[in-house]
This record gives sequence, C-alpha cells and structure tokens, in this order.
Amino acid sequence: MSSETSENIESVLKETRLFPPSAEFSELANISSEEQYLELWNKAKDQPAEFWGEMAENLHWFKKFDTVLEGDMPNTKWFSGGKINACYNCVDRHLLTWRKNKAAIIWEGEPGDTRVLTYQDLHREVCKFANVLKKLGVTTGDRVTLYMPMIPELAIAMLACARIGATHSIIFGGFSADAVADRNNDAEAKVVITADAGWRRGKEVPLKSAVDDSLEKSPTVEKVVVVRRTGADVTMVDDRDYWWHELMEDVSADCEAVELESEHPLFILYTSGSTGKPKGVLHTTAGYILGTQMTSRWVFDLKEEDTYWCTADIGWVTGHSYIVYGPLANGATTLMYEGAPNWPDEGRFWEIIEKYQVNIFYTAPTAIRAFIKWGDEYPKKHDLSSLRLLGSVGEPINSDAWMWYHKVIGNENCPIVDTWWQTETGSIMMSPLPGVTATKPGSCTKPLPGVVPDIVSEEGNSLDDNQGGLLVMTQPWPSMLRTLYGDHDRFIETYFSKIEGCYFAGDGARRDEDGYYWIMGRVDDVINVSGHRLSTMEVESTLASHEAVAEAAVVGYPHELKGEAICCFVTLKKGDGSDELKQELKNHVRHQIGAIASPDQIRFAAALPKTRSGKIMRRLLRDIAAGKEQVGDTTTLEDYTVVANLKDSEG
Ligand code: 6R9
Repeated sequence: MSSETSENIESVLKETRLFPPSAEFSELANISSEEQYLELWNKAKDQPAEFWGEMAENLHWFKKFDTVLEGDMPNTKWFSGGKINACYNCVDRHLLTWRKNKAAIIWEGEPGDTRVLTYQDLHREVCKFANVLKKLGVTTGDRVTLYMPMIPELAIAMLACARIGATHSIIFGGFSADAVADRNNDAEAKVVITADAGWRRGKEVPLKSAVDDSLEKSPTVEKVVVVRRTGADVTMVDDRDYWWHELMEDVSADCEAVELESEHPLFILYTSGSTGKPKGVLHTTAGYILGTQMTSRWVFDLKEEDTYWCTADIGWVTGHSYIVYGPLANGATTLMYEGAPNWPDEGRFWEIIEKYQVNIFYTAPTAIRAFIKWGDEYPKKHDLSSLRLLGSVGEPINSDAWMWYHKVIGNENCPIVDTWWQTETGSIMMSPLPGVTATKPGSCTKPLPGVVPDIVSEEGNSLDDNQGGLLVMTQPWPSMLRTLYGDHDRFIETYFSKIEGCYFAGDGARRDEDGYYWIMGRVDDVINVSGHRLSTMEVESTLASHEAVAEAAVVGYPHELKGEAICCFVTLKKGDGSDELKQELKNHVRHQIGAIASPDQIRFAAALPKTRSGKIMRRLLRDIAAGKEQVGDTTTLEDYTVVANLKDSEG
C-alpha cells in the first residue's frame, strides 16, 4: 500500500462528523427508513434469487425468465430463459404511458445550442438509426465502435445498437487513433460511428481524422458513419464513409426491438488494468439494465418530475450507466452537456443548473476541487435552490471537497451520495441511501441491497473493523461483468484468483465500527488521474517503445486537482536527456494513448532502483515523486547511488 494511501487513512480516521438526512427528505424518499434498507439488504443476502426475481419484475420482458441465477462466481448466468431488450426498457415502454411526451434527454452543446428529445422523439430517432445500422450490414451479435462527442446522437447510437442486439464499444473522445485501432481490433468492430469533431473549450476536437488514421490499422471495420457536429473539414471515403444525416433521410421509423436472451452482450467498455493491454469489460443485457435501473432509483431517489444531471462523459462507465441506461430505464429526464465546465467561463455548470432547474447533480471530486480553486463567486452568482441531491464518483472525495460541496453547492440542505463502484461492477455498489444514511465526509458508507462486501487480508482472511485490507465481494450481483472480451482466462485470473471464491475489486478499504466503508485507493498498478483509470504499465510500455528509452517506471503521486498525477522515471539508451526529449516523450505518450495519459513529470535517471530479484522499487519511486523523504527499508537496493541520483533529477 502506498504512503499516500496511508495518509488518506490517517485523515479519514479522524473524520467524525455525521450528516443525517432531513426529515422532509426522508419522508419522500424512495427508501425512507433504516428498517426498509435492512429488510431489502438481508433479503438480497439470504435469498438472492427471490430478491432479484422480484426486482426484475420492474423490467419489461418479452418472455419471463425460468431461473434467476445459475452458477456462482466467476461464471454466473442470470435470468435464463428470459427474452428482453435494453432499448425497449429504456424507450418503448414509456410510450405506453403519459411519459410519451416527457423530456427524455435535455441536451446543451458547448456553444449554447440546445435540443430536447421527448421519449417519442428518442424512439423515432433510435428506430431510424437502428434501420441505418441494418442497412450497413450490422446484425445481432456484431460489434460497433462509437467514438463521438457528447451529443444526442451518441445516446441514439447506443440505444440503436441495443435495439438490434449489436454490442457497442464506446471509446472516450480523448483517446488517440492508436487506442481506437487497438480497441477496434480487439472487438473486431464492423462499423464505427463518429463525428467530424466535438467542441471543447471553444476548440474543435477532431474525431473523424483520428478514425481515418485508426482505420489504417483496423481491417475489420467496413463502414463509418459521421455526424456533422462542428462543420470541420473531413475527408469522406467513397463506399466506406457516410453522413449520419444523409443516411437518416431515407429510412423508416419502424424497427422492432429484437427479443434477446438475458445474457446477450450489451456492450464492451475498455478499461485499464494492471498490465499494459486494456481490458474489454463485457456487460450483458438483463442484469446490467436491472442493476442500473434499481440503483438509479435507490441512490438518486429519482422522481418523475426530477431533472437529473450527471456530468460524466458517456465514454466512461458512469456515463453509460447514469446518463443513459439507468435514468432512461426509469423514464427520467437526463441532462447531457457537451463541453467543458469552464467555457465560456467557470460558472457554466451553475448556469446550466439554474437554467434547467436541475434537481439532482452527480459529478467527480476532481471537478469539485477545480470549482473550489476557481472560487465561490461562480456558484454564488447563480440560483442553485432547485438542487435536492448531490452525488460524487470516480475517486475518494477528501473531506474539504465534501464540505465545500455540502455548503456552497448544497446549501447544507442536500444529501451527498458518495458512490463507490467500477466499470466492472456495472452499477453502484456502495453508497448512502439519501433518505436513510447519515453521511460521513469521505466514506461511501454502506453496501446497497444485493452487495455483500468484505475486507480481507492478502491471505483471504476476514479482517476486523478498522483494519485496512482488500475489498472483495462475496456474492454475485446481476450487473457484474461476465468476461473480458475474448479472454475469459484473463477475466478469471484478474478478478477471481487473488481471493478464493470472491470478486477482488483492486481497491483497498476499511470498515469502521458503524459498518461504514472507507475506500483507500487502488492496491494494484492502476492510478486514478482526474477520476480516469490509467495503467502505469501501459504508460511504461509506451515509453519503452520510444527509440531513445532503455527502461521506464511510472508511478502516481498526489496532485491537488487531479487526485493523482503521472511521474515517469526514464533511463536512456545513451546520453543524459534534454528538455526537448522530455517534451518528445510526453508527446509520444499523448499520441499513443491519448491526452489523459500525458505525463506530468519525466525524470531522467542513470538507473532505476531495483531489488536483488530485479523488481523495480515502486514504493520508493512514489515517495520520491511525491517529494517525500525516503521511508522504510531500502537495504535491498541494488545500488544505493541510484536513489540519490533520482532525487536530484528535477521534473
Ligand atoms: C465508476 C468508476 C473505478 C475505480 C475504483 C476506485 C475508484 C470510484 C469511488 C472510487 C473512492 C468512490 N473509485 N468511485 N474511490 N470512492 N466513490 O469510476 O469506474 O473508471 O472503472 O474506476 O475508481 O479506485 O476501483 P472506473
């Protein structure tokens, strides 16, 4: 465990403040008492099949399932015999109710353009685009890559894939052409949906040109659909590239949702693991839609009249589950914003909240820390009194950020739900229930119904309260990943081999005497930069692929805004390095992986500190990167002078 993690434990151990929900909030909440929570939680733990079978009645089934759960972790099958469609659950069934003309998606572009799609509008657009996909030769079971800005067409394309049973793989727009090519190849994608470009801080982020570059290395892709968003110049290749708006002109708005098996693959989402190669996390239809639907209702306390806003990008799991699938499965109104929080100024988010009278706001600690830095004057200029619930996700929230969120944004009147979960878990696992749980700043509090966690030692023994250890799940849950696409062995090895019979999440945590969980950060080689997961190994192998580099070691270090920043220790094949080479290496990483992986520091070193068995001493490097005096035992260092030299090399 890194020393920044132990510092985090120190600080959270001191946190004793308790914030119970107000009586008014509790009274109206979807889950409103501790007894109700305990009843649900105990039932889910003791009779999971009965519990989830009952919950699944909230979904629309073409044919009801025969069994709820078959098998145990790692190989589970949920709702066998059932026939279902995620798109039908998110769109069609609301048309049979008064929600037909309710806003499904309220969208605002960065330049200020807006669109509202009612459920009826969404249905029409999704059906049309599903017909477009069919016309392009996409059939049930094919994979489709989506590399798009935050525009309504992204949600439409996702739902259209789900409608015909094509598996979507969304790639965050900040990833490079090489990253797109890798993912296209791993998924053997047949079609790519993109846009000319998207808007970010007033500038165009080119997407189509990156797709063009990626296609030189992705032979499986046959067709590309391009949304015209910014009007940027793009090259269109005959018989390969098509404009979205042209294709949509002559297709019908009739398209039946395909009746799919419960375990039909809904999407693949690539995420960083502790080795270099990104993992294709696979989620399937019924369990995922059930998990996101129920947790949206419990955690965000969604009500018919709410305007709900999650600020994530749909390219990450938070956007999949809590901008699109979860809210829409509940017939809610979900707000989608295309651009940056500081464009045209630092008040943009608060302006949006006031303009649309947002009731529920879900964002990340890294954003909150930026808001604090920008100053209270921005939120203070706006009327935020419509807010009734605030959420946080992506990384541990420090208590200062929590208190600021509570006071300045929530006016001390909104419960804060600090939600812990992962790409792999599909939906929120631990979180306060806003009408029930008294919150403690920095704790994600308690497991939701159906989630049975434990804290164990490296040997797998359950630990006592307040002892830090590995966070594991001891029972399966419907929205868990089913495999890593094309690599089931790696799936078992990564998540189920460390602790016998349990899912191991990769995080360290402790449970306090009140049964509250405190996440202490990753215990593997994954770092969390601005809430984005990155593999240090991936950055290392990218650096090592540069001709000047002999060896590289990459570690995270605490950063005021980003949570963690990236420090790279690099030894060169020859010479001492220069500022130009540092820049070149940074550009190399940006180019190979994407801007999110851009190193904050490159330090050249004569050698890397290693143990006698040749392992790089990462703990030591983390301390050096963090500017700390070395702590702990370094007697196994191969070469003591290495350390002295590393400390001298500036960032
Ligand atoms: C949803 C998402 C997952 C990792 C996870 C953990 C960290 C997420 C957190 C949190 C503390 C929270 N994490 N939420 N840590 N408190 N509320 O972020 O998925 O991108 O897969 O990242 O993020 O370390 O293991 P993903």
